[in-house]
Amino acid sequence: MRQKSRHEKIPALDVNSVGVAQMNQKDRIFDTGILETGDFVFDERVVDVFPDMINRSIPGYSLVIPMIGLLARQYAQDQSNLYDLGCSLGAASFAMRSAVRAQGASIWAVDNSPGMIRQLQSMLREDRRTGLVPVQALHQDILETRIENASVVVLNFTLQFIERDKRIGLLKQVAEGLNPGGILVLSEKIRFEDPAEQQLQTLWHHEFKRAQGYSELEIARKRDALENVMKPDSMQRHRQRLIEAGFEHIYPWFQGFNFVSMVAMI
Ligand code: GEK
Repeated sequence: MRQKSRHEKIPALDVNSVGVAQMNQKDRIFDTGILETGDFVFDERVVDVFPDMINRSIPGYSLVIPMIGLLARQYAQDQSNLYDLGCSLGAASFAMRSAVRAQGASIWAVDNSPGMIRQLQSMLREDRRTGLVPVQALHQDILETRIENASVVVLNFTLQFIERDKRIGLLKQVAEGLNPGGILVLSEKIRFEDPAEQQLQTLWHHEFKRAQGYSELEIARKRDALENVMKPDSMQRHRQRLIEAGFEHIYPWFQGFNFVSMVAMI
């Protein structure tokens, strides 16, 4: 296991070099005059606007991404694998790539949306920086991904899209593939068991979206489109499931309304 000594000099972390800032098309998907029907899919239309969409929809996303880099830098082990599961356009992978100094490590960025992976591969080709940890973009269902010799596994707002009964199996695979001293970073939209808090946090989140320029109609349409696709769990459920999967320590480190990020360790 490779842990940085508290006194070892670590180069400064450039929190802005996360790669995705190059794409800046505005998300107008639910703003059209035509009534949108059907479930939300990560298709080409979403790929084009994704950085704008996720930044304006998840309070704290622009903080969570560089902090994943910062955490990865502390826990990445030499000659190990780092996984970004449900990577979309690889924001967490770029953050880890910029931050990690482990020798001989590899980052595996996995997503089952062909459009996301195609775009990520093109962004990786354009990233001409040398001497950094390599990133491999894989078009794959993360339920099929073999996790092995892992020091850092990231599920950044992805587990919520996995069918509920498959979540425990995936987390068990992650726990089994993690090396001693490794971490899982799990970020999720959560729901609250107390109905009053659920109502308030949802209200506050919608207010955040309004403040980001989304209209009532866009907010309502997106909510409908996500209803069958994204299924948030409560913190209590996450804790129980992580423990059942083999994690012993669960440390929430970020909360922005109903969005949480936690570090889980064996
Ligand atoms: C980020 N982590 O920017 N296998 C692989 N990918 C999947 C699966 C699956 N079974 N199910 C969903 N996805 C990213 C953001 S977005 C979150 C993650 C959001 C993928 C899906 O294609 C999408 O790219 C991603 O999970 C979820 O840090 O849009 O709210």
